[in-house]
Amino acid sequence: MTSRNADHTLKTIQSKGFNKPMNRRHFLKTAGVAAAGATLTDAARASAPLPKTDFSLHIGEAAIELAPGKTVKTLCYNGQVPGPVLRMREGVPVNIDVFNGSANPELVHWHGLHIGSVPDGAAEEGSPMIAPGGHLRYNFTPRPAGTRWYHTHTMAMSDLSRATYTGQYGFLMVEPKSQPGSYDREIFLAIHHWEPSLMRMQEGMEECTGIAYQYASFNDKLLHAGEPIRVRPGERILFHFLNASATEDVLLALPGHRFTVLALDGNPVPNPASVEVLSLSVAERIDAIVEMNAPGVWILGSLKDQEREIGLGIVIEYANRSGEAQWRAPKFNDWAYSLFAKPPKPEDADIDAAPENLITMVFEKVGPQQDGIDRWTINGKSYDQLEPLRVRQGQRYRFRFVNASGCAHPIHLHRHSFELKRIAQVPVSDLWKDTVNLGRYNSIEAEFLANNPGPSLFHCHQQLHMDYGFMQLIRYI
Ligand SMILES: [Cu+2]
Repeated sequence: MTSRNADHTLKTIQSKGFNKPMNRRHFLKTAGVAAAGATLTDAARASAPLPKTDFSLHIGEAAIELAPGKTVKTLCYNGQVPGPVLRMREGVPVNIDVFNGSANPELVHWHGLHIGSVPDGAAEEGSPMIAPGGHLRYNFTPRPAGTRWYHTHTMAMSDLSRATYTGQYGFLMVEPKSQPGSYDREIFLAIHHWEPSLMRMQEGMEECTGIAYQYASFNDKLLHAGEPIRVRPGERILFHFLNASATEDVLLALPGHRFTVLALDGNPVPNPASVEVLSLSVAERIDAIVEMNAPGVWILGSLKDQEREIGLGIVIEYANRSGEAQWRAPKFNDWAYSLFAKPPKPEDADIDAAPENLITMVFEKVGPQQDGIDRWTINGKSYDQLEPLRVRQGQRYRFRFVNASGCAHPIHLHRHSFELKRIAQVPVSDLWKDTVNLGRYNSIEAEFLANNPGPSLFHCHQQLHMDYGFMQLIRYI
């Protein structure tokens, strides 16, 4: 690869695609290009040509064969689903060249990394868009260590061929200085739902996701369509799970086996408890070890029969075992964040001493509009009407998330991690996350340290909720 400088990159990304009539979303994104462009140009003036690239991602359409006779056409990275696993070292800067071979402006968000707003990959934060046919070099220093991921951060609205409905996602591993626990093998499984269609909502409907799907998969294969995971008795397998669905929360189990959870969202947990059921709301990750000690042929899959039927599962086959893969539903769902947490620290009781640092957010649904799609509000307002939240560098803030709706929400904060302090009414400590599953009519408290200046987006990671109002910007004063 020849060296490129940032000026060249800018010309490339601004050369096409921004002279069409714009809707408001498009305008916001274009405004982001100009603002971020200035930053990159300043940086270019002060620096020599960029070093050679570490990774290249090519956005383009590919036909993915989920099963014989079941092929989906989707946008993805480097022609594969998921995209390549990007392995980086904590604290060692990387260059990632992204080429946009799609028909619309794109950008890549590096989910769970504490990096600058410009490379973060969210137009609302001022990250530049990449025009169709254009190229952009991302440069950042990856941290913290752990299982992160990358994905598109565009809006889809009612166009379900875009944004996170597509195959634009992949694992991003920031290698720690030391590995957690011992294992024989690691396996990456990313969950996705395919061929979406909008359901028309009616007043009073308790349906939460708003989207129906034809297929669901681990990686690029439906249950029974790919090779099984072949294991030996006694083998310890480290599974990296990622829920890369646009809208669906998932519960998983492997009959006869337990998962020892090492990390949530890539952050090591203080208490690696073992559970029968894993819960992954949209964008969450779980690293868990399974000791293979129940010989047979099993289905690792969704707890929902209907979801396994459309493909969400994979066969685990022990050596010298054959026959039809077995599914057995777990007796009950034993998943709870608090299992992996520490008890609260004494100083946690003092939060009311600093009420100005308490941020209460009430999330509500505003019933379906003319188009049959629900709208979402934070403290009574949707994204377009919401003023940014203001925070001061070096201060610690406590979110109080109150879910006044009958739907769970995967709540995500960009560029920072937060520590869970209270789940429903249960006080906890030492669980660090970037996305948390806020149950229906429930509440969660979480603290974060404002230590990464720059605009930071806060939103529900359910694409339909985010697109229809469930989003707010945080700005440093
Ligand atoms: Cu939501």
